[in-house]
Amino acid sequence: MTDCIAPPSELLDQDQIELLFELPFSDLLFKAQTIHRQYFDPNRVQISTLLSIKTGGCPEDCGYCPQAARYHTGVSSEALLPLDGVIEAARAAKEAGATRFCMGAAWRGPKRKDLVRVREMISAVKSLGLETCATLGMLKEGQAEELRDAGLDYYNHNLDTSPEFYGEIIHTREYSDRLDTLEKVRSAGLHVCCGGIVGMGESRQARAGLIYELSKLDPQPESVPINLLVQVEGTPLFGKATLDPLEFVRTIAVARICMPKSYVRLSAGRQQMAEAVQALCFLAGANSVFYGEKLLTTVNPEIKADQALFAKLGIVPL
Ligand code: SAM
Ligand code: DTB
Ligand code: SF4
Repeated sequence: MTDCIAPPSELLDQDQIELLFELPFSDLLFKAQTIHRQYFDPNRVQISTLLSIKTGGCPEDCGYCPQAARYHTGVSSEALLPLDGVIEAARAAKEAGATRFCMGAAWRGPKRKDLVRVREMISAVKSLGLETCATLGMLKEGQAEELRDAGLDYYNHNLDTSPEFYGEIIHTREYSDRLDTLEKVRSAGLHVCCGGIVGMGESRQARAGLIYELSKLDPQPESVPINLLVQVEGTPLFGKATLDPLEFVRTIAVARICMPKSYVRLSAGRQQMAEAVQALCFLAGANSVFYGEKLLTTVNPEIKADQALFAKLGIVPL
């Protein structure tokens, strides 16, 4: 495991983060790129592949999510995948060049019997020589340690948005529940993957608020996924005005500046994003992506398309 990431000595407050968003675009990108180059090779990008190990039927009410049972999105509830299917997918991901394999489950949190099977999956994926990541919802006492002992490297649990906007999107769990799970993950010694979603109709202030909350986590998350809302028909957020792509690039740049040593992942939403916008995101300091045709239930760019984009930009996978 790598060293923990202490917050930078000059941690910015919410007002200062809002001011970053106000900078002229070129000034903001220059600042982000300058910081990015202090800690990372600007032409190298980490790639992770996702697999939904348990799809749909989720009891939670996250307004963006196609997997919530209460919304009619066409995603049906499936059982936990069998171990051999997971191993096969992980092997294919490794073959395609991914270095991390992330297993997602549409749960409020894992039950005891679920965890036994997920632990087997983690150990099997780890033994293929991949880094392992899981996103299973809220964790109870001791579960983070169980996952760690099975070979888990990263746990993904997002704050999603600012504390002020959060209540507009999710009602079945509190912001403090999320912080509590993050604390359990951190104290078990796991790497933290924690980010959020933009394009949900939030204000710029809410985007700054999300980044402020993420940057205050001590240590800062090793990995920060910034998702652009993938609008799915049937979810409450379907039909929201889409976010200006340049505002998305600004969000990436501000995340990079506030969390200089974290991997900032250009996450969901790339399928809907022009290549030039993705290129600007890399320039703004994004240095990780999800790789493979599918995210959890929605479409991601084809591997061939990503390879072609990386070649055009001179990007080399880590
Ligand atoms: N059920 C677990 C949980 O919520 O913690 C893990 C899986 S959940 C799908 C992981 C993350 O995916 C969410 O926190 C959210 O940030 C992101 N996500 C879900 N649906 C999305 C969408 N339609 N567009 C963008 N990101 C989305
Ligand atoms: C994260 O922040 N984004 C990923 C991963 N962590 C689990 C999930 C994106 C899901 C997009 C909608 C879907 O495919 O269902
Ligand atoms: Fe369930 Fe996770 Fe989707 Fe929320 S984001 S509805 S917890 S699968």
